[in-house]
Amino acid sequence: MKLYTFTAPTPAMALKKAQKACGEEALVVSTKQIRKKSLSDEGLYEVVVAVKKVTNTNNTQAKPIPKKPTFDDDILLNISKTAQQLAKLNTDPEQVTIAQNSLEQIAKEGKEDEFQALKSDIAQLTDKIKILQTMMWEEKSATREHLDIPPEFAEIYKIAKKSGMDEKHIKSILAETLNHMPVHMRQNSTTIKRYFQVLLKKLIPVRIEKEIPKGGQKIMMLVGPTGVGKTTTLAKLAARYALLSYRYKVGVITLDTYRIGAVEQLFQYAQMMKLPFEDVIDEEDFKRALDNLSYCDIILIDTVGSSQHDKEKIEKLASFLQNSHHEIHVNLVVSASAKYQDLQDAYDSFSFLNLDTLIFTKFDETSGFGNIFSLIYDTQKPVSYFSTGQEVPDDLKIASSDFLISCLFEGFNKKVEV
Ligand SMILES: Nc1nc2c(ncn2[C@@H]2O[C@H](COP(=O)(O)OP(=O)(O)OP(=O)(O)O)[C@@H](O)[C@H]2O)c(=O)[nH]1
Ligand SMILES: [Mg+2]
Repeated sequence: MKLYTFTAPTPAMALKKAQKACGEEALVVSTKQIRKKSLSDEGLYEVVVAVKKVTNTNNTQAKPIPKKPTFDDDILLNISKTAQQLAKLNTDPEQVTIAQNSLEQIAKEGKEDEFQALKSDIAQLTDKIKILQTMMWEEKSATREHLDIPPEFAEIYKIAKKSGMDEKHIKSILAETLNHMPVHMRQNSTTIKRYFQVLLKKLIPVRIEKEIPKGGQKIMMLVGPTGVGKTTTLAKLAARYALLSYRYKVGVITLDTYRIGAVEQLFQYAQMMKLPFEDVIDEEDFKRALDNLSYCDIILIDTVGSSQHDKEKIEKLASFLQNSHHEIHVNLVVSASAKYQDLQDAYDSFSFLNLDTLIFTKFDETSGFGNIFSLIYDTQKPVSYFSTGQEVPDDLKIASSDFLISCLFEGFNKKVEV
């Protein structure tokens, strides 16, 4: 940096002289009056300017300096300096143009590898910034400290927590992920997310729907809390087995004879689909109904909804099952919109019926699916069907871990086929 002094009768004239000699880049260091104007003499003003790398100059003949500072290519190989250049994006458009030009120049000069390495470094930096922003989100509470989550996992932790997944499950799965995830995959949040999704999918047991062999028979009973959608799901299953995906002979039994409305509801569905229908009051009736439908490939049994505290009703169901002398697959139907604790309570109450699978309803009425994940993960019971709305027979999906995890990460979308 060198200083040059210019004098003229007015400050404006002195400045003009300085600019002419040193260029637009010259910085004005000081301006002062060195001689007052009088009747006989003009006034005299002095302007001192500072310029970079100017050689061979004197007061009035400073050589103009180049308008743009030159850029050393080596600088671009240093990621921190590059980051500094990019950081000027908002404040110094001229510098950014130079940085971009230099990047392009590297590419043009055939330094393709360096160029790509640099681009990837910048992408990593951007990702780290994203991760840090996530970390600064309200989650710096005691919970996170307690879990000791590395910054790269913050986004995944946030998604899992928001989904309603149980805290202890999040903790153990994250610990597993940390233990087994290849180091190179940890470097950005996209690969971490993908890895985590694949891991969660593998943790969900699914009961594959098998064809019923010729001459065989399958009997399915739906049990669960009140109003979760047992009867509606049973009607959807009946349509699936009898009309849509298979041409099975389907029979329907209801044990829900306490309420006239309940019998009527299922009877209507059975009639529409022209399916044989039996309503049952006691255990003898039940055996008779099963015998009457012995020619069916599949028998679907609807039951009365029981609150988890209604032990008497659940025990009665157990007695029906024990004394039927048939192999009956019991499926627990629960609502996806219930809290994890309620799902657990329902499971605990019905589990002594020796449950075969879990069916989740009301996917369309919730935004978090971590509660479902946690119930499946905790109980290790396979999941068989998802009900995704009120429409019979359309709103039924065969359970798949892909669909559940896509709901957990992206929210429910009826149209997603997985
Ligand atoms: N939004 C939505 N509503 C559903 C779904 N499945 C069932 N329903 C509705 O939930 C309500 C109760 O459904 P039911 O099939 O009668 O439920 P249930 O478990 O048989 O009820 P109880 O026999 O009284 O214990 C009805 O209004 C259904 O239309 C679903 O997947 N999504
Ligand atoms: Mg019902």
